[in-house]
Amino acid sequence: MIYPKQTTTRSLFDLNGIWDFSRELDAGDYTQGFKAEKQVAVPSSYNDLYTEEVFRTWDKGVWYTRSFTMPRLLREERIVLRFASASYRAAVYLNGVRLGDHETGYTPFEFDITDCVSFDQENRLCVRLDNLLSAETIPMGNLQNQPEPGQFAGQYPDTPFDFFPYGGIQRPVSIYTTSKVAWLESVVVETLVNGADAEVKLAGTLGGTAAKVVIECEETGTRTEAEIAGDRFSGAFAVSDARLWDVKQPELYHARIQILDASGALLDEYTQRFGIRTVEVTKNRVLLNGKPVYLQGFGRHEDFPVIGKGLNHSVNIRDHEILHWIHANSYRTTHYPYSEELIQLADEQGLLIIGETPAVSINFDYVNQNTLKNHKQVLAELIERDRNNPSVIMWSVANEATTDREVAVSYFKELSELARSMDATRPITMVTCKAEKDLVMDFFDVVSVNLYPGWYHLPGQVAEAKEDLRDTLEKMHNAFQKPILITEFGADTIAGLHSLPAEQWSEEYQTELVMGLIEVMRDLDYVVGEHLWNFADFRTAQNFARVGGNKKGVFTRERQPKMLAHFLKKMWATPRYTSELS
Ligand code: E9O
Repeated sequence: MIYPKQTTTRSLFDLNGIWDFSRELDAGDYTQGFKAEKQVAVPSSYNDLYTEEVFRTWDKGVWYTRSFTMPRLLREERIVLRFASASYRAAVYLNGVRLGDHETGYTPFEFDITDCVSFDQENRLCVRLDNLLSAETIPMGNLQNQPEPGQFAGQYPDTPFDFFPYGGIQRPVSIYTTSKVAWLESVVVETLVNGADAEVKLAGTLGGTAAKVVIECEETGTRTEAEIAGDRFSGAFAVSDARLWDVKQPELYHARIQILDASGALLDEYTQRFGIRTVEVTKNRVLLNGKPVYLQGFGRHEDFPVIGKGLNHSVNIRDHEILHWIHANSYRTTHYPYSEELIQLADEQGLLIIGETPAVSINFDYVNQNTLKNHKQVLAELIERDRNNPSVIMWSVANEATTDREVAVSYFKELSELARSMDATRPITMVTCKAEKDLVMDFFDVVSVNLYPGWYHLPGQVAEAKEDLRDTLEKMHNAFQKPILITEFGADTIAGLHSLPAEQWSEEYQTELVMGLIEVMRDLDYVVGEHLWNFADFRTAQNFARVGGNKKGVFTRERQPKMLAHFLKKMWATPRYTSELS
């Protein structure tokens, strides 16, 4: 699947805006249309749009519907309906015909509707969603387990993670057209750097029957004809004196792919953007273009008042502005793939991204074969979606699974093998909360770890927390002998709460603890980065441990800085390694 774009051969229009909405309240047929309970915005989560509590935590069936009319001038075209995401489980009906389903809420899916869309009358689109998590879904939910004291006991909705499980059509819905004769289905760009030059390889799949595929690099003007074998094509070209994509130096290239018929007529044209850069991992460094880079940044959420996890370009722009302001160079898309548009923004602005699957808090007391099947599917969908984005430098296969259990070993072996078979150009990681007791780190290149000394243990004890952190990291390094990235640490902090001496929940405590822990991290040569938890405060399910949400943000949910932000900005202004200064 490729990102939908209007080109010289493709039209694109979106179906975003106001749709009709209803909870599934009875066993009636909703597939041809229904009486609206509410209006709903697309894209948006539905949970925070209404006043009645029942909509907020509703995770059972909901229905979305709208109509649209197709312009007749597109009658001879192939028509595709695309959802950039729908949470969690979607079934899509057009004019009463079931087009298909999709499961897991953060990756795109599409349907060829050429044969069932009407050019003579209005088309009715109905989408059924539900957000019912189980032991087999990614992420898991409704486990009805007995969590450890303090760990989300009895919260509603019942999830083993704390962020609010927003539902709805949270990213754009669009229709695009292509020629019926031949079209580009997918493309993978791989770049190989040889000294000052680079080799760019394109491979992909075609639909229909093409006679010729021509690839043109817009920057160099190189034109090459690709080889076609069945529905696959491949081609390569060289770029001399390649301008490398780098942090804050986002050099981008464009490959124009043209699909022609036997007479040379243009059937499809699509431009794929890419960057030329390398990522490698050594014993104690992450190297970008051969130079060490220290990752400074955050774990984050797609989370904002009213819209929940809905795509909002203004929020995306603002978030990146703040990241630049504070001199962050990277973030992890905790705990699911973020919108395609945000990753594209990172490509354009030179931010580094660790792309994470939605597999947060996999609990091996509950895992079965279907959990693994779904986990593999969503990992594959993430890699397929983001592999041409130069900002993505690493894949994170999961966050905080119970990987101190033997049963986790074969599970993560399979996942790591899948990631490597799909993409040999990026390192992979898994985020553990089991420290040196983790059993699956052999399969990963970088050890990522979430550690909360001074918060979940040793509360209020900064000096002891620093010692504890050093001790844990040394043990981990001895056990794994790989670079370690601290992917989460921090303290819940109520903006405006002050205390001297510093006490938990105050701005002083967050600052003292975080700056103290960073001092320890920077003292250890094998630590390759510090990602704070979290960029901003975010909505959680209700729980006694959460005061109106998770408050570990360095910024408030409205994106205003807490005291710590100013200290980080000062420290992050100077890169850690001198090689990053150039
Ligand atoms: C995952 C993240 O989504 N890590 C959690 C974060 C948090 O603030 C959450 O928001 O709670 C921390 C996990 C801490 C593991 C150790 C907990 C020990 C509890 C007794």
